[in-house]
Amino acid sequence: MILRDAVRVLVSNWDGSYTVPSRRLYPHQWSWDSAFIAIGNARWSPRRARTELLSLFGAQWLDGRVPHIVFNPRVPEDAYFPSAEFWRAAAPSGARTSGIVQPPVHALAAWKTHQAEPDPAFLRRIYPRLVAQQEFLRAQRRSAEGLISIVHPWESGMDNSPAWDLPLAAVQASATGFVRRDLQTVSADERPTDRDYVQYVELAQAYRESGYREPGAFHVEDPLFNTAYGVAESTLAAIAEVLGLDPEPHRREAEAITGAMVRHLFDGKLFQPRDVHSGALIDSGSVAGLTPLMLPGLPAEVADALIGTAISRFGLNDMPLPSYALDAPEFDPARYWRGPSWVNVSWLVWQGLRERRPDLARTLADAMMRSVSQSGFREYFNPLTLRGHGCRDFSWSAALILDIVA
Ligand code: 2M8
Repeated sequence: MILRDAVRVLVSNWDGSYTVPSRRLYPHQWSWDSAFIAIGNARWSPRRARTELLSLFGAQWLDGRVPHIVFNPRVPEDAYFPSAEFWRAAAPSGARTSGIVQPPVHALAAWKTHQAEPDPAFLRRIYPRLVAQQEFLRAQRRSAEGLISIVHPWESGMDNSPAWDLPLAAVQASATGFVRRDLQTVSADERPTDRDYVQYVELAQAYRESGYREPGAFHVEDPLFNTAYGVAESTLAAIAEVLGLDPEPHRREAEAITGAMVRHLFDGKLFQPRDVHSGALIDSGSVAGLTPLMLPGLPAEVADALIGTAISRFGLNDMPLPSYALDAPEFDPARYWRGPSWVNVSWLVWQGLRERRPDLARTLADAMMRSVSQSGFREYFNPLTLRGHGCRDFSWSAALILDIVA
């Protein structure tokens, strides 16, 4: 029943060559959504999964960046803010896009698609694009410590996480003259605030004006983004082997980023973001800090410490994984990325637990199943009550449940 409903959501959100995250709230193609959606689609239609990924990479820029939104020209400008008009950017293919990126979980999606139905021709097509995606991050976003940075909260995928409150305090909030569209679909108390939006617009405008090159007032190294980057390198090593190419450079890069993360982002209990401007760790309770469990080379004692934190501060044994620590004063169980449970980040942590602690991986998967059984494929869930929030029929909630059950 759940599986049939999940496929129904994905079919109804399919737009011919990719899947919208949600018909009304997010009516275009989003970068990391497409990766998660491909992972789910691979379970029932690997061909659709391949098409989804190739269509996203069809909008890759010459510098290798994969934009976080690819706009559908048939959708009216005023259906989503900020629209293509705001970003004023286009890929060499002609597709209109945004100019920022999202966590690079796409190599993993390509690999899982290949595992569902081996297709070396697909791997051969996508491999150089995945490599270019990583090269963009190395060329434009790498610090002296070897970590990868983001320049906008939207790049983290966890837009209004309390982890960004401090770095955002330095950002002016004076942008005017825009109209939010999200509040037509979702109640304001479940979304970012107006002040958040003013800052998002301010930062995006400044980055746009630098030709999408210069980091601005918000410049941080995020544990989830760096984890995605590291997992991508490990996965590229596996793909390179299938293609008869040298996997070693990817292995070395995966080791290097894991080492840099442990040295610079681990506080002994949780991985933390770091503010590039001040060089200081941001003392947060973000679930992003648990995702390094996915890194194959993470030292066992670091993984054990993370698992301890997941149990004590994120209720791993008792409830769906919240996006922010339950004991933090900022924890808000119904507001977007400030506490609700999200299927995609839960899935990342689940991946990281599967080999290390299969018992806890099962507990987490059961909690995710309980959320969707009770509330449907909502965008996010109150981890305390399992009540659903945000939009309905949300694609990655459906896709990743399909993957977990398969
Ligand atoms: C949310 O972000 C967009 C901006 O990119 C928005 O709020 O309009 C986030 O949850 C992000 O992680 C996600 O990729 C996107 C589409 O589902 O929505």
